[in-house]
Amino acid sequence: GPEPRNYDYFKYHNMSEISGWMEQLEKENQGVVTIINYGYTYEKQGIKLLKIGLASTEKKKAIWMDCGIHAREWISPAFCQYFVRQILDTYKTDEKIGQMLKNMDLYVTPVLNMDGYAHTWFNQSTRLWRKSRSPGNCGDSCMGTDLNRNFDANWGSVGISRNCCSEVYNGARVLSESEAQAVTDFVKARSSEILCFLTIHSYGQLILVPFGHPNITAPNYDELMSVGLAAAKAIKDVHGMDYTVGSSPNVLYPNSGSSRDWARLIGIPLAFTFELRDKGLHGFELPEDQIKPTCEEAYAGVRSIITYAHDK
Ligand code: ING
Ligand code: ZN
Repeated sequence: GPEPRNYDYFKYHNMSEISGWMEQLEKENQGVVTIINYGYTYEKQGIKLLKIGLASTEKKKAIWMDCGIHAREWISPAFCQYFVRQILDTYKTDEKIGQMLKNMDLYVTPVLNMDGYAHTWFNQSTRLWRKSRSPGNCGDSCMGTDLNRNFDANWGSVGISRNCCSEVYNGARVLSESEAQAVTDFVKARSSEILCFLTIHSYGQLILVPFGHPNITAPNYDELMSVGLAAAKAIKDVHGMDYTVGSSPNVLYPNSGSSRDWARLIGIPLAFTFELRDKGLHGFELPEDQIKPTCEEAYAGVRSIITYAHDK
């Protein structure tokens, strides 16, 4: 098959296993999968994405998807891996996926917050780490910035903390984190090609639309809502799970500095945050026996959105 043999997509994998999986995937899918190193983490790890697409003489459009911006949300990297496998397993038989790979490149980052993710694998006491691993501005007492509060989107205005010990510390300054800077540089350089920006989190079973900031409304809010609701329906059709669609202020609470808001602000028309299973029973520690159903339903949701972006 196109994917590494014996790789278990229904277990959680540590950073080195995921890196090895990416390399093998590239080797076994030459001409379709390319690894791009687009920046470095605080701990000097290369931040890598998989570019997936078929050669074309036309100028291609693109889809962005990142997983693992928050370290403890392990189902998110598991989903990015499953998504890539599904695409590679089906593009020759699923005509729509084949057509999409001819017209669009998929840029998939399986783990954006690599330092944080590695830290959650260190031991039980660090399993629930969320932020990056850089020192904030208060010395060694508290480490890390919330990468999803560090982007250039009404930075520092709402739903953040200036206390570097907080889980939602927004950083010493806008884009203080090299991981947020890397996404910014890569996406900005391709902003006219990128039709859709997807960022995958857990938990809560939500599809969030721009904006997290309560005082601004996306010019295409109605479109974002209808595309989100169609994705929620596609999700429900798989295992009957309910996903709520809305903006963060409407669904939960406002925030600022998120990558999704930033993507919509720079002109990417479709931008969504997925919050995968569950609704809090297991929370960030979603049991491995839920990886498969969670990925199956989320795949249906993402497929619905990228199909809309492609066909539009
Ligand atoms: N949730 C996201 C966060 O950055 C979010 C997105 C923002 C949800 C505001 C609701 C309200 O906090 C998680 N789980 O990280
Ligand atoms: Zn998150």
